[in-house]
Formats: sequence, C-alpha cells, structure tokens
Amino acid sequence: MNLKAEEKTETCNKRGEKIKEDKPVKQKTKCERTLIIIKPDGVQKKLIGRIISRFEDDGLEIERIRVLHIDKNIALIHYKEHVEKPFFPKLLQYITSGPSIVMVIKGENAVARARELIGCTNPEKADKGTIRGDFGTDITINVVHGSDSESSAEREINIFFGNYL
Ligand code: IDP
Ligand code: MG
Repeated sequence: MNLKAEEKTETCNKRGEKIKEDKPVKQKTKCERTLIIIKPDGVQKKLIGRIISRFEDDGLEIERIRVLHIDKNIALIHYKEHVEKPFFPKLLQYITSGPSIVMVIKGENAVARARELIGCTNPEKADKGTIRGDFGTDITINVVHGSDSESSAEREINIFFGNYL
C-alpha cells in the first residue's frame, strides 16, 4: 500500500490543490506495562509516597501493588542474569534485607519512561531529579528497580503477580 499516495488523497482535491492543512505527524506510542520495585532502602527511608509520585506525576498509572519481603528464591529468579556476577552476593543480601514495594506500572512507553525517571544504575552518575540521583546510596543500594525491556517486564510481572495479563 502506498501510504504517501493515500495521505495525498486526504489533503488534496483531484486537481492536486491543497484542501486541508497537513496533519501533524503523530509520535508512535504504545501502552506498556513495566515492573517497578521500591527496594528495601526506599521503604526503610519512608520514600514510598515520593517515589510513587514521580511515576504518577509523569502520567503513569499504578495498576497493581503489593508489599513483599523478597526471599532468596524469588531473588534468584528475578535477578537470574546476575547470579554469576561478582556483585550478586551483595545484591542478594540487600534485596532480601527488608520489605519491598512491587508494582505494575502502566502507560505509554512505560518501560523507557520509567527507566528515565529512575536514572542510571549508579546513583553517583545518575542525574539530579531522577529517583536514584536524588535518593540512591551507591551502585548496589539504589532505591528502585525498573524492567529494562518489554520482554523483561512480562517475565518479571509474572514472577510477582502471576499470569494475570
Ligand atoms: P539496573 O537495576 O539499572 O537495571 P542491573 O545491571 O540490572 O541494573 O543490576 C541489577 C542491580 O544489581 C542494580 O540495580 C544494583 O542494585 C545491583 N548492581 C548492578 N551493578 C552492580 C555493581 O557493579 N556492583 C554492585 N551492585 C550492582
Ligand atoms: Mg536490570
């Protein structure tokens, strides 16, 4: 299908004269879900409300939410790509150190938008105004988790909320 020709028939008459203003080009958007965790340091520092507001103020929606003390079994599944890494023992100790808040967040381009609001893994390198830049401690203790892709989001949502989608 020739989209250009089709667009022209909407905006021009048979003589090729313009009959309508060009429509503004719409940016492609997609409604997505992503898994967000407020990690134990965020809960302990009583940052839950402020962190949730960062997402809500950006127009994202909290679709599911639960308090969960993540145990070793869940941590091994959730962080499966990191289990062999040298930092894993520290990460495991941290993520299982107290209750977390686990959420499904929904909205247009939610995966990338949430990662932007969260900031770099290392809070020292994260921009001010991002969640990690404002509240993170170090490269391990960095307040929040956000899925890194739509496929990770689907996998992670299923770990914490089952196959409800
Ligand atoms: P991400 O959370 O920004 O996606 P990942 O590389 O997926 O970062 O790492 C998962 C988590 O493991 C991080 O959020 C952080 O808590 C911890 N982590 C990552 N890299 C390091 C490191 O080099 N040293 C210590 N901890 C790390
Ligand atoms: Mg990651």
